[in-house]
Amino acid sequence: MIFFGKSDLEKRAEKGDKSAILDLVRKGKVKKAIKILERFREEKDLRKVLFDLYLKEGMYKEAHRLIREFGREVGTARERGLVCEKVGDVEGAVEEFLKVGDFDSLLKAGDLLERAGRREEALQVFKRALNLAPPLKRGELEKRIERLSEGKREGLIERLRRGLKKTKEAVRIGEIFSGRAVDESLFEELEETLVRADVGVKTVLSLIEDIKREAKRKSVKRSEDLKEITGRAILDLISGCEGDLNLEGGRPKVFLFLGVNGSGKTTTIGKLAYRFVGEGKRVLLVAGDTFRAAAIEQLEAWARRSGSDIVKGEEGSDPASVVYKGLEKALRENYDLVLVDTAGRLHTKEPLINELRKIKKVIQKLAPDEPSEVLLVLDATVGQNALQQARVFREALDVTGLVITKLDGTAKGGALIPICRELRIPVKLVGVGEGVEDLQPFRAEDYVRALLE
Ligand SMILES: Nc1nc2c(ncn2[C@@H]2O[C@H](COP(=O)(O)OP(=O)(O)OP(=O)(O)O)[C@@H](O)[C@H]2O)c(=O)[nH]1
Ligand SMILES: [Mg+2]
Repeated sequence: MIFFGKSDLEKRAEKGDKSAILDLVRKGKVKKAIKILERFREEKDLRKVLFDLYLKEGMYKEAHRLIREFGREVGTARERGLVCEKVGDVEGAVEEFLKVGDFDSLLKAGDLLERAGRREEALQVFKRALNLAPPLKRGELEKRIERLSEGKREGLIERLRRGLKKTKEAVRIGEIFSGRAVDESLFEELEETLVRADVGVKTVLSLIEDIKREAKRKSVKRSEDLKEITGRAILDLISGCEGDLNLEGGRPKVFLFLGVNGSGKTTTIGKLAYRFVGEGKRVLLVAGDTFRAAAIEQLEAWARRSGSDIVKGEEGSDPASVVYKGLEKALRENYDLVLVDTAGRLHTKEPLINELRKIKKVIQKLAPDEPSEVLLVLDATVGQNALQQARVFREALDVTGLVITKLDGTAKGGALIPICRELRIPVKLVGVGEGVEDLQPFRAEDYVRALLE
């Protein structure tokens, strides 16, 4: 009689006996082995056998699925990077190669980014690679960086204009100035348009008054000339609000970020880190928002993306102690910049403000001259609410600068004007999109030009 039952080897393999499974593989029963191993993939040891097998067999899709399921608990970063690359998961591949961080891996990450059309990020990675480049490869990489940089310099105005495009679509301030007489109806329309652009009634009224006076003085007849007068009047209001980040003096510089939920703190920190790392600075991010695990993860993703380091604590842990840990590390390891993220919930005003004060105190304990900047992040799309928020925060802490985000948002880039006029706090950065490059210094002239386009 022929015995068709399972061999002893298979039976042992079925029970998850590693050496039996390996024997199966050796005997060419790969499919069988994989089937068994999939059942045992929760076990680290067997998962490794499975992952290696997938790699050996070129079954990258399956390997990728394991990575998606178990993250860094499968394979090495280099292996994970290769798998992600094979299946076209650019994001994953770049992330893993950046983790490996040696010259070849950075080069690979840069390649992938460039091919994906993410030139600015590619450039950043290539610059990091250059620091590690062996002498013979330096020249070639330098040329590549140069080539990539050439196409890159989109002017600030273009960028802001692109950012404000949606604003323009919603509220076309510029359009009302074409080919018509300067009369009361034009002033009325201008007034209404400015209000709709979130400039704020009080500010609009005083602006219109200025514009009328100036138009009369110059006996302006053409609406095109009124546009210039309007631009100048707005510029007069806001040019005093330009300000640059304080980077003078000792190291590390500490920037503390404040703002309500969703205003754009974490994103701004990410963009800024990216810029500073690109300038060759060593940047440490501190996850002072311990309110939600997702907040910590979001900052971690930005750390990876920007090539900066991060100090974090457990979800729910004391933010001030995380900040303390971060500052210690920054001092010990000579970082140039420390960017501190904080939680944004404000419905319980008192505790949040106290927490922020405590964080500031902790910073000052370790670095008496810091923070160099206390930056309040405001979402331009919430209009007059941003003003309210600003007052609350300013009451509690010395805010040294504003970051106005989402000037590209659905509404109305005009919100910056009353904020600037009423608060008299310098605007140090503006956000014009969600991408890493969509952050720029505030230049009043560029802003007005883009607004009135
Ligand atoms: N369009 C646009 N979106 C932005 C800009 N800045 C931030 N965002 C988006 O706004 C959302 C909230 O940004 P976060 O950085 O998470 O805000 P946060 O202040 O850290 O929020 P909490 O952590 O909840 O306090 C995200 O979806 C960002 O991508 C900007 O300048 N333009
Ligand atoms: Mg955040």
